Amino acid sequence: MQPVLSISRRLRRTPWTDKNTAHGVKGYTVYNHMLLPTVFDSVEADYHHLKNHVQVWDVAVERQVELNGPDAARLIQMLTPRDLTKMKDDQCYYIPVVDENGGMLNDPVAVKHDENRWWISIADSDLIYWVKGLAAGKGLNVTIHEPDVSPLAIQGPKADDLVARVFGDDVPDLRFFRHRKISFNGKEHTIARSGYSVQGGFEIYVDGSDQGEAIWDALFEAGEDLNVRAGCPNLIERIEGGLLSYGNDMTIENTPYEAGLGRFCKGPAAAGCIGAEALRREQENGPKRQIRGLSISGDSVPPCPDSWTITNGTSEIGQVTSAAWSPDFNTNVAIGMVTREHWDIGNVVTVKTPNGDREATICKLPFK
Ligand code: THG
Repeated sequence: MQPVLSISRRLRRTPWTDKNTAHGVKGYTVYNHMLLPTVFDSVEADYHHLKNHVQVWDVAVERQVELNGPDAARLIQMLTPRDLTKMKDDQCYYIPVVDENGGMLNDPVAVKHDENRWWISIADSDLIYWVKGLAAGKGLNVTIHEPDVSPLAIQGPKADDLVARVFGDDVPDLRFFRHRKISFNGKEHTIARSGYSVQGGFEIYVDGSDQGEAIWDALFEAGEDLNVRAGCPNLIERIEGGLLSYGNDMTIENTPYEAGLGRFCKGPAAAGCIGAEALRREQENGPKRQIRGLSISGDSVPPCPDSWTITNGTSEIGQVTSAAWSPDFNTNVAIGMVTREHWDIGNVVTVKTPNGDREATICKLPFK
């Protein structure tokens, strides 16, 4: 028998755990101490459906760290090298969060409500303790808590149609990484054009767990002829799209430059970031290794639950951290970290998979 994940109260449920069950969820992972669906039909069938129709995803695991108070803007700028000074009250920014050594602590989406109120929509690490520690240590005038807010993503080419039907014809006017309010059953929620796929779509930050099921039901009722289905972040699609997974593709051992997020480390405000000095040095020297795409030859690789060594034939030059067969690219697509001497696009390397050594070619992310 395959091992199963034993579910208990300590693995927090989401507002849609029962809905996932009803829609035939076949696999879960644990993310922020919470259940995150990984597969409904099969990863490949989910992938084709996501690229052609529209899916509703329980991504409540994207927990919010809420900052409130006059020092909120100063605190969030301490967390990240990305310059937040020009950010508008309706914007979302993808931000690397680093420690004093420039090590990645998380790669959340920052949601700005106003100067004094922010959400940090976190990836899988307990960021709230670092944020609280910084605020307490620096004596900042700000409160920090995790609100009862749960993101529900609507992803795929028909996402615009679906949100227009349920929340209003003007919702598709939202631009990428902008947010606004929508009203449902007399309650307000935040909606953004964002999400962990490159197919496009929205994320509703559902305010109040008790509101979740009614919104889910409305989306499925309105989307029947759009072939709406329950879905989840798709391994194949997110590797193709070059969307990184914290804890898999980068960890606290990596700087944002290594993670390929150097474009978010600019600007004068970087001086306010705890890791500014470490990152300045890293930029000066240049990273020793960096995220790359890899196209791994041969037939479908097995799942990659840990990492696979990359060699130049003799010595180790990196690791593959995510990999899957891509039907659309007709090759195995992968994400890995490769040392400077070997990271050039087009370079041919060897990946040590459980099924034996495979030839692989270094390529750009996203896959094109
Ligand atoms: N949405 C929200 N919260 C999240 C995620 C999300 N928290 C956890 C996790 N995902 C954080 N990681 C990412 C990774 C990539 C992106 C968003 C969150 C992303 N990247 C785009 C890209 O790389 O093309 C856009 C980046 C940009 O240019 O701003 O969307 O998905 N709420």
